[in-house]
Formats: sequence, structure tokens, C-alpha cells
Amino acid sequence: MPESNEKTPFKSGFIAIVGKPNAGKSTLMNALMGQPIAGISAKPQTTRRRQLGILTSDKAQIILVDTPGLHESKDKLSLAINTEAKIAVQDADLILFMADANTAPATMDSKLVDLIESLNPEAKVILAMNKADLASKTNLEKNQQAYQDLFAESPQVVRISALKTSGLAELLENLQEALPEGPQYYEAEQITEDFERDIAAEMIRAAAMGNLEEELPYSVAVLVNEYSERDTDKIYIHASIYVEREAQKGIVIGKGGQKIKQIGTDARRDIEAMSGQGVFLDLNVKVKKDWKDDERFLKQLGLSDKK
Ligand SMILES: Nc1nc2c(ncn2[C@@H]2O[C@H](COP(=O)(O)OP(=O)(O)OP(=O)(O)O)[C@@H](O)[C@H]2O)c(=O)[nH]1
Ligand SMILES: [Mg+2]
Repeated sequence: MPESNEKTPFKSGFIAIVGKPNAGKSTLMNALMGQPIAGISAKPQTTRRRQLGILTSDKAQIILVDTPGLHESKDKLSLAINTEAKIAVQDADLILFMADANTAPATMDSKLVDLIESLNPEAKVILAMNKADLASKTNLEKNQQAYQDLFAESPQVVRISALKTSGLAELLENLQEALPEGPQYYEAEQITEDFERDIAAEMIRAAAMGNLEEELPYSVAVLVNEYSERDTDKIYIHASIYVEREAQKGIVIGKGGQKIKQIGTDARRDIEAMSGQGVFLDLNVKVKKDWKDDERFLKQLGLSDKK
């Protein structure tokens, strides 16, 4: 048989990773990228801004868009966070819907499905049943069916564990398959659009969230004041952790500075893994009264509901 010289068309597109808070979206993003670029914590509502993870091969450019889970509070921060998720859904060529395989769909899941079907009704959806490592087979099957039933058109399903990285090769194959033909939007070497200093800020905030309890994780914001390579192999970072009220400051610092020290240790480990360099991290704690409703401060954080 004569060899076909027809080339397989190059595929590309934006894949919005959506799902309720804590579903494992950022864990999946980091696992697919093979390196940490998103902040992760065991607490829900860790991600606040959408972030790209770009995977380029000679066949395709898969542009993952990590999004925040939807927030129900009515402060300006929550509105801005929801805007981030909505923009990602609107602009997506493909939606990757992350479900927790261990639990039945919640109201938040139905809300997300409504959002997708109203903002981007044409988009194809792939359903990822995540945390499959924790789920019993019966539970997984029952929950999977319930998730599929949320959609007008039953989506393709992949069972994965973002944490244990199982099922990811199959997932990637399905994502690539479902993408449209398209151009290479970004240089092959580019893995994200964010600057390292912004990723560092997210990692510091995720580390703070992981070390704080009750409402405090949600009262924290981080700004990086300096991010510089002072010598050849070490990055110097000076960052401020902001809280909403004076009384919260002492809790973040902790007895004898123990808490802030632990936050620094966790954040440094993540930033070093992200940057591939040693990190010297200098942290302080500041009060910015009611910053969640302070539009100017939210802008400084790169968040705004007016996009
Ligand atoms: N056992 C298990 N845990 C997982 C898996 N994927 C994520 N997790 C854990 O779930 C928690 C939340 O993960 P994230 O990746 O921050 O979740 P997210 O969906 O990005 O959450 P938000 O940013 O708050 O919307 C972390 O403690 C992860 O380690 C998985 O496949 N199995
Ligand atoms: Mg996240």
C-alpha cells in the first residue's frame, strides 16, 4: 500500500478545569504539568485566579486553565473569584469537569453545570471522577451515574486520581482527541502565563491556608514585595501576608513565631520545586482592614469583578 503522506492535523485549545472547591483541580493541573505551578491545600477555596498550564507536543497544544471553585459569599472578593471561573468557562474549547468520586453531586455541582450550559452550550464536556483512589467500586459507580445525569448530554467519563497520578495518560489522550484543529498559540517552551513571583504568592497563600484553622484561611491575602536573584542559585523573596483584623495577626505569627515559621517552611518547599532554585523567604504579617471588599486592594491582587 502506498504510504499516506497526509499529515495529522495539529490540535489545540483551551480546556477549563472546573469543579467544586477541593475537587482536586489544581492537583490535577500540577500532575499533568509534571511540576508544581499551582498552589494546593487541603482546604476548599484555595485557588482564586485562573491559571494556565500549557502542554506542547508535535501533535497538539493542550492549554489547561485551572479555575477557582465557585464561592457563595457576596463580598467583592467572592464576586471577583466567580468572574475568574466564568471567564474560563466562556472562553473554553473544552470543559474538564472534576468530580469527587466519593460523594454524590452537591448543589454546587448542579450550579456549575447550569453555568456551563448557559455560558458555553456548544462546549464538549469530559467528566473526570477524581479521588478514585479513595472510593469503593459501588460508590464510584453510583456517584458517576449521578454526575452524568446532571448533564443534558451524558459526557465522556475518565476515572482518575490526580494525587496518585493514575488514569492521567488516558485522560490526556481523551483531551487531545476532543480538541479542535488549531494553531500553536504559545511558544513550545512556555508553560504558563503567570510570572514566577505571582505563582510564589499563590504558593505562600496556600501554605498559610494549610496551617490555619476555621475562618482564618479565607481572611488571608499575599503580596510579594521583592522577588530577586541576589546570587546565582538563590531567589530572595520578601512577601507580606495580609489579614483582615488586628486580632488575626497574632494567630498567623503564632506562639514564639512558630506558625509563620511553619508557613515559611511549607511555602519555600513549594516555591523551590516550582522554580528549581533555592529560595530565601522573608515573610511578615500586615493588617488590611476588610480587604475582601476593598476594590483597590483586590486589583493589587490581580482580582476584579469588572472584566
Ligand atoms: N486522595 C486524593 N486526594 C486528592 C486527589 N486530588 C486532590 N486531592 C487532595 O484534595 C485536596 C484539594 O486539592 P486541590 O487541588 O487544592 O483542589 P482544588 O479543586 O484545586 O480546590 P480549590 O482551588 O479550592 O477550588 C488536597 O488536599 C489534595 O491533596 C486524589 O486524586 N486523591
Ligand atoms: Mg485549586
